[in-house]
Amino acid sequence: MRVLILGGDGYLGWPTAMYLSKQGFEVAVVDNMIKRYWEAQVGVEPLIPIRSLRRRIDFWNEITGLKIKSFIGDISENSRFVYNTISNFDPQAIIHYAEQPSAPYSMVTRNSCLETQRNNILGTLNLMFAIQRHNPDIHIIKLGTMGEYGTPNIDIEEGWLDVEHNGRKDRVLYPKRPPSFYHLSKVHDSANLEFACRIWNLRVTDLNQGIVYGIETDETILHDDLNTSFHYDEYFGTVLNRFVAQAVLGMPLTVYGKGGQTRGMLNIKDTLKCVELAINNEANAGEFRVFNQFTETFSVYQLAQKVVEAGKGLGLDVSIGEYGNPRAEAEEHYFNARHTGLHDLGLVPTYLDNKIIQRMIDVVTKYQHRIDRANIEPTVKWNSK
Ligand code: USQ
Repeated sequence: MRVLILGGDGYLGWPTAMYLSKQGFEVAVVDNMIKRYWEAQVGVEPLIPIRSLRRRIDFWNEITGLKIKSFIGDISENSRFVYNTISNFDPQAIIHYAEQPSAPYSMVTRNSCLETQRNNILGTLNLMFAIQRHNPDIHIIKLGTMGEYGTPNIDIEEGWLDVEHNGRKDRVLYPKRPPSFYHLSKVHDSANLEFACRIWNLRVTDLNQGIVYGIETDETILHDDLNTSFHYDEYFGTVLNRFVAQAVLGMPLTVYGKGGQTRGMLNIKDTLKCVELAINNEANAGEFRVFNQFTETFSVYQLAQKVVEAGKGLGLDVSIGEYGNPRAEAEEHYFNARHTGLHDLGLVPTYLDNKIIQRMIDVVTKYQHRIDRANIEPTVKWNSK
């Protein structure tokens, strides 16, 4: 089966490309390297050096004898490029990761908000139109986010909610109350995609993914030239990845506010498995299918405690800091999100344990000379004028 991966240079896109290629899929990736530009703009870089996309692909093809193809271009600006790429590669499934992924980046200025929503929403729209024209049967697997839901005081369902109102019943998209302009861009994407399913009979799986952690996959560890982009900075570093880097530096962990913010989490290796399950079990024509893609829930404080514990096992004296919360979010709240869809398809989760955190600490220790302390403490505030 031919699978096109949009955002193939990214933290998740590159490992997905290698993984699916190894599973026997015919893989092509698309990217315009804009994430590398955003990183330069805010002055951060991945902890572990990563090669150019071209170099990584050539190296992978060389050592495996497999063949990942690449198409370089901007899906948000260049609709012709999207049409041509899809008609040239003729994929059966498209995995869409090609989005600005950082909530803090989207909250820096009006421009960074516009850039996030422009890139994300227009890229998805161009994709929808290209698929409608070329072949509406192509399965779109779109990376959404658990943050689309926010933290409602009721159970979170998988994308849809059955409601009864004034004696009548209907099934509606689950109400969304996201916590940043980034998360909002994903809400807008979901609404656009669901509409496309209704009017054009497209088949879409929206993967509302939780917070991903991890540095390595079975493929990245084959060689340093296959590494993926691991961030610890306030913009692109997710919470556990950041805590691990802080533990290595001996800095108090940057728990924002009370740390009672509870989130769904998953290991980077499980992201690859989930995407594969979605490809192999496609949505029906006209179906907007939503999976909540996470395996466990933790509060931020619990994550910090896990890092303290794992650090202790390695002789590190890790402490938990007290930071004012730069974000506008509930620090203590109800959180009960259904996530049975992917498990029903056969997902076997990788659960977070001491060993996993200690392995992350070991890898980060190897590169600790590259950590820029200036990029760790939060500077972006949600309510700044
Ligand atoms: N947090 C801290 N200290 C830190 C960093 C974060 O306490 O040093 C807290 C935040 O306030 C928040 C939680 O940890 O309550 C998660 O923050 P995060 O930066 O790890 O995650 P988030 O901004 O939600 O975004 C990340 C990815 C995004 C993905 C999302 C999944 O950057 O691409 O969509 O996780 S989810 O959170 O489920 O929406």
